[in-house]
Amino acid sequence: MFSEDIYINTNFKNKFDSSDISTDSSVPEKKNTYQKICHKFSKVLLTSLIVYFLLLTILFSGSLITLLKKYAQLLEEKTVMKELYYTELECTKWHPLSEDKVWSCCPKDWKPFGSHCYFPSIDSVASWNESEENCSSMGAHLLVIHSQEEQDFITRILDTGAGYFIGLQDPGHGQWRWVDGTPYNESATFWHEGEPNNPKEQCVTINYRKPVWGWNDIPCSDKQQSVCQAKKVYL
Ligand code: MMA
Ligand code: CA
Repeated sequence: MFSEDIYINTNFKNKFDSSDISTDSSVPEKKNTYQKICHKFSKVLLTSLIVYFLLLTILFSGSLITLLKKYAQLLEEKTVMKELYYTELECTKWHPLSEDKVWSCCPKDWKPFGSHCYFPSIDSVASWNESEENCSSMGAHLLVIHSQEEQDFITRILDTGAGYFIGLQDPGHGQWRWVDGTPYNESATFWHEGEPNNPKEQCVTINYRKPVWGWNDIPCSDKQQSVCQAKKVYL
């Protein structure tokens, strides 16, 4: 029975090879080709499905990462907004004739001078890095001094018994740099007599040495008071 079957199959194969098979007698052969096609098709289908799901996974992961990033960004913005929202501003009318941006404002308890606002720390000491971080958490930076007037203004409101970090640092070789990126101008510096005096002292404080206020380089890890500075807000 089995061998007969094979014979018949072979017979048909020879007879109808590569022709349009449409008679009933071609069913076994048709089934065979159909199975092959089916097999091939399912292979292609499976590969396509795998590729499709792989692409879907990549796309999904990509979108998820983007979404998470966006979410983190929004959270950060929200905390900044909250801080800004709860900061009371004190404003003065500074341009009586102009219609727009007539108010110049500083956060409550900050001292206005020129185009900036100043905030000395009150009895709290920290390293230079911590002090700068504290200022930047308030949208400010450590004090940058560019003129005698600014130096005089700030020293009038500081305590003669304390030292205050300012935004001046030496990354090495006495290359003094202001924290806000403005150029260090040798002719507008207020170093104490004999300072800076130590290449291992790479951060700067402003302090009082009778009878003058001036700058002294000290180790950045020393704990000192500090002064924050921010740009005025014009409304
Ligand atoms: C001295 C003087 C400064 C130095 C400090 C370090 C008190 O001043 O030598 O230049 O920075 O000591 O504490
Ligand atoms: Ca020094």
